[in-house]
Amino acid sequence: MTHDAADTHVPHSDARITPVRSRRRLLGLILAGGAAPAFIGRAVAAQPGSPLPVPPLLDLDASAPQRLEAMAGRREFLAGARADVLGYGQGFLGPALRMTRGRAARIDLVNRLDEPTTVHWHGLHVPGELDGGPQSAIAPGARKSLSLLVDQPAATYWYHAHQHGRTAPQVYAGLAGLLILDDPRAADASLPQRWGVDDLPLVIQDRAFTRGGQLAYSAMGPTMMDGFKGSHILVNGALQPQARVPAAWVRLRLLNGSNARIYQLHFDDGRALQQIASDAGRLPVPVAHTRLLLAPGERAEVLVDFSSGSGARLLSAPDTNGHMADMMGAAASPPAVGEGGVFEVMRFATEPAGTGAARALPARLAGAALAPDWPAAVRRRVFTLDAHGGMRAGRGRGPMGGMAGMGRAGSMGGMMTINGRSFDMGRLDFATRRGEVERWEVRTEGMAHPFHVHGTLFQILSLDGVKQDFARTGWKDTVLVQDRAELLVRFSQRADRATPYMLHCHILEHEDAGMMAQFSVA
Ligand SMILES: [Cu+2]
Repeated sequence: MTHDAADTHVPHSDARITPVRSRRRLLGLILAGGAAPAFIGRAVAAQPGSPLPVPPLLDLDASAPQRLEAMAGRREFLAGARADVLGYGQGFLGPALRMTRGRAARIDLVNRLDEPTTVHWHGLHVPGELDGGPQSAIAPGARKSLSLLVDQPAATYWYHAHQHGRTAPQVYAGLAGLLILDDPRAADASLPQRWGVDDLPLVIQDRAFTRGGQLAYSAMGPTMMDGFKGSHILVNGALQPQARVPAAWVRLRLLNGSNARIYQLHFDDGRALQQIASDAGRLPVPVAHTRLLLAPGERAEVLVDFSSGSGARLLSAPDTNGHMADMMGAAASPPAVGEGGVFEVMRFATEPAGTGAARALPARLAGAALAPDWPAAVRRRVFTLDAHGGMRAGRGRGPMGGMAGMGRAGSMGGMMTINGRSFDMGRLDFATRRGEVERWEVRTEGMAHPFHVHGTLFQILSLDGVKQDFARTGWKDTVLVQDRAELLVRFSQRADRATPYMLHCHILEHEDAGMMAQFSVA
């Protein structure tokens, strides 16, 4: 299962290797102190261009529970090297779970790991006890049966591990999957909807590998401060794959499932990404982007025109959020294919479009959310996400202060904060009530943070000083805040003190290090 830290190739002689704390710990994830594992073994040939894997669609309903097992497995990411991974019922990631609005969905969760885990339904409006937050840990060998019933807009949601302090490594190792919510009342026959043909789920993640082809991971020093970024891009678990699509309009369900990397997606030939849905519902009309910003946790459904028959490469601009790794020479970037460090995410090749292909971009989208008719906000709350608080607090603590202190596990506690406090599972940060509209102001210090709220959706009033048009942003549950955001939030489900909802930064290293708060909804 685990392998020796000696497998790690570390380029800097001064870099420290911290032994994996327990051999029963998760897989062979490498903990490399100080330097990010940007030292990907060039000895192992990376082979981009393999066919895009499409996760199976698993329909959930009330008739019989579907079993979802968190388990260890193996996956060949790099040619000839099988990596130890985690997944739901498979090696790395899990099936796409499909639910229907207004119909119960039964799931049996089974934990076959050797450590506790939880499964959080990112974006679903379910009561706190079903939300899969840190208080709902499932012990190794244990199981939990759930029945989820939601009444919210059709969209592409997702599920992932949310074990406090272990979310980043568990998701990194593969504990994530898509969750598709359908709404028969919002069915739109004009949209491409043949799963894996012209309706493609794309889970975009960056990873790093050891020379031996194992996943490499570190959450210390610069990789904790910036969030972990890898130098290889995976889509649905495959290295820069190629999708074959009909020469027609194709729907892409994009999820940024990365721990920290922010993408600015665009096509090499400049063709538009016509956004038809946001995190939590459809837009009224398609919104054309030549570049689509997608922060960790965010989703977007887009339509792309392949009707000319020419394929395309999906690219991204590099992520410049956070500068600690750059400063320390430990930044990991995928190989550049264009100016300014632009890198490839995946490729599309076309084949003749048969019957059933979408021939046009719809002018209007069925089931779209209109501007919310919410009553006025009854109170205001301010959340300041700070990635520097701990550095300031660290000064004057003697030899453990400053950068040296950051390299040590256990000294991260006060580093990442919301309103000056690091997450504490024993402390309820505030209490609110169902049905009441609140105005939330999110401020960020140090760098941009993707702000996510459990159990609801929100409207973005303004972002970094710019008023936002609801018709272009749609309903959101995650928003990247560079400076400040003003949101309108309302909850429809209960979350009691024992199983409160979370709000947190979706840079998973920040979340694990305490940039999270919890609240009840009565
Ligand atoms: Cu953050």
